[in-house]
Amino acid sequence: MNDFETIRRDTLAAIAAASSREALEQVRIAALGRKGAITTAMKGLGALDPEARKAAGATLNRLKDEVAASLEAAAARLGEAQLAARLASERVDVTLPVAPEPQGRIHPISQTIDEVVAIFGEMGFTVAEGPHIEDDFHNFTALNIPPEHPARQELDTFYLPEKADGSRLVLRTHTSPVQIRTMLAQKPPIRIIVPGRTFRSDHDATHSPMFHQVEGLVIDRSTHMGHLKGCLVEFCRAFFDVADLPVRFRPSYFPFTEPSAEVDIGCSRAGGELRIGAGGDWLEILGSGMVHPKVLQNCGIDPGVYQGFAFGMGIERIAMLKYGIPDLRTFYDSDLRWLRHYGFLPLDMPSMVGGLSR
Ligand code: 2U9
Repeated sequence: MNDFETIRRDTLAAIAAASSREALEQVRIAALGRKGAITTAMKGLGALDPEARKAAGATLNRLKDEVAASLEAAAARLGEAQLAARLASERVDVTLPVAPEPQGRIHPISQTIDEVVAIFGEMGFTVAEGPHIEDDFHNFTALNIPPEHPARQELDTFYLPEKADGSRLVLRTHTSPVQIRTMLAQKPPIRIIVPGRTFRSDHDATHSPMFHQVEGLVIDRSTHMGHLKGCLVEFCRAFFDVADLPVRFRPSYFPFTEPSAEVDIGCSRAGGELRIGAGGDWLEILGSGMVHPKVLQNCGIDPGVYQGFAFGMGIERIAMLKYGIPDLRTFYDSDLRWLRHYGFLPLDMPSMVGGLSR
């Protein structure tokens, strides 16, 4: 009997002391396992006389039940404690502010597009997009670019292999086909800007075979050259963040606009360093013009009722000027050190109220 009491006391003490489910399992094996203390005591019952065996058997059964119940209670307690410990150690405070300095950077081309979109967005423009692979009609013909125009030549344009009918698709040489598609699909008033990739067979220090443009188009009943000028002066001053930036419109020629004007902004080149702002010198940054009546006609818009203006600029060029990036080719190098230097923090989204860039 004394032996049973010792087993009972030791086993219950070990259960109380077990600090994990694993430790508890060891206690169970030591008591109730194949060679455990209670199991061994049960096996020993056969050697007793019937009277003693009955009494000892009843005691052992009670002990076994008591130990089993105690093990079960301890397992439940440890399970809860372990879960609570895990929840505490894996706790995440979702209300904490995000890490102040993320590793990634926004590429200057993306940043510049976002800035241009923010400025024109504020003026009521929406963004339109279209395919990189175009047909001759949308890229050239509809834009009043005649068949013999140098822009169409193999030298400037990436053509896809000829189809069975002799026609060839092209990698769009400007984003203008998107304006054509927009005019064919919706009625004026139209006020869109079109950022995107363009392709020209040209590769040197200042030209890349793939580059980015933003073009814009406004069509309404009485849109005139004054609107063009006001809109683009406003854009230049907002983009370069110079309130009194001089802006000059110089006559030019494009097949798709008439009249056409190139837009220069004031700068100085004193000491070989380019500075944007009033300074006696000029820098070309945009092309623009009133949409040619033939282009409107090609898109089913009556030039007797509607007129409008369009403009275009190279993203890499305005990004280089604004952010002092000296070499066009570095835009496409995927050099992380360059990106860390010239890139932008992802949470500094350009906006007209929050500022364009920091
Ligand atoms: C339609 C009608 C007119 C878009 C225009 C320019 C002038 C222009 C160049 C700037 C530098 C291209 O990236 S660049 O080489 N663009 O000078 N683009 S007017 O005129 C349009 C477009 C679409 C339907």
